[in-house]
Amino acid sequence: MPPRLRLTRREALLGGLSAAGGLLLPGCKHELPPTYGNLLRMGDALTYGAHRTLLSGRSLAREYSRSDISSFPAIGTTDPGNASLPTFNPEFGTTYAQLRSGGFADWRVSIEGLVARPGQYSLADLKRMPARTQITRHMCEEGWSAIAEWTGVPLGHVLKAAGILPTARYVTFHTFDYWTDNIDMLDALHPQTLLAYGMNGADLPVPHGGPVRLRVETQVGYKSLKFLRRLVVHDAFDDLGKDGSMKNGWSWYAGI
Ligand SMILES: Nc1nc2c(c(=O)[nH]1)N[C@H]1C(S)=C(S)[C@@H](COP(=O)(O)O)O[C@H]1N2
Ligand SMILES: [Mo]
Repeated sequence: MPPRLRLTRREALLGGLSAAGGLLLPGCKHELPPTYGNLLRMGDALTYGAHRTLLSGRSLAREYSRSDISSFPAIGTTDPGNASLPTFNPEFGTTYAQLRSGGFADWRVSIEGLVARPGQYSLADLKRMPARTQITRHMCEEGWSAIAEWTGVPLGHVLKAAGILPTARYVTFHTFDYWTDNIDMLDALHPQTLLAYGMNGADLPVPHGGPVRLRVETQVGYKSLKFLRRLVVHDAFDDLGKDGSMKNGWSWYAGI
């Protein structure tokens, strides 16, 4: 067979997109997450490249005032301890139900991976750390948005307390339901990225991810994982396959 010299239209388009992604990046030190030739993920890489090039890592998402707080639906898993719901994860759901019946006094989040001092943090441990309260708009990929006040400890503070190592590049979050996902260090250390334990002035309600959820204000709602159980710091990108956001065909980087 003669060598194929001409690109198909699709190959040309894909090549152009990745080249465009590359062009956006001359001043950008952030390596792009791999796309594996997937068109959707090339769009992902473009957004990621553009954000990382054009925005300073510390540009804040807009914050609102108390009068802007709106009604807020609970979406996806609303109780990981309820065995009659399809969102029940047999591995962790029963533990969650037990922790909940004890008022989450025995709940711990473990911090592992590339930290000098891996460990377990209780709700009281997190509440002893410096708190941040912010009123932000949550934007769900389904097309709705809602405004709430969140209180928690900046994830960056927790990571620094755990002695995050210089090789750290991504933080992966594991939950009590089937969700898991990760973010890069720029988002992890962003001042508005919280381990949130309060919503609208009260304890974070279970349907919204209690006792502790992630708030990533720089990305679309599905990156703000609820019902946190375990955080692992990594030095390499991992799209987490069928367990990560890609399981739904969603972008890994969904910047807003
Ligand atoms: N563990 C877990 N985190 C999750 C979800 C979920 O089902 N389980 N749903 C995600 C989606 S799609 C959205 S829009 C928000 C919903 O948060 P809310 O229930 O507080 O509205 O949580 C995100 N985090
Ligand atoms: Mo969502």
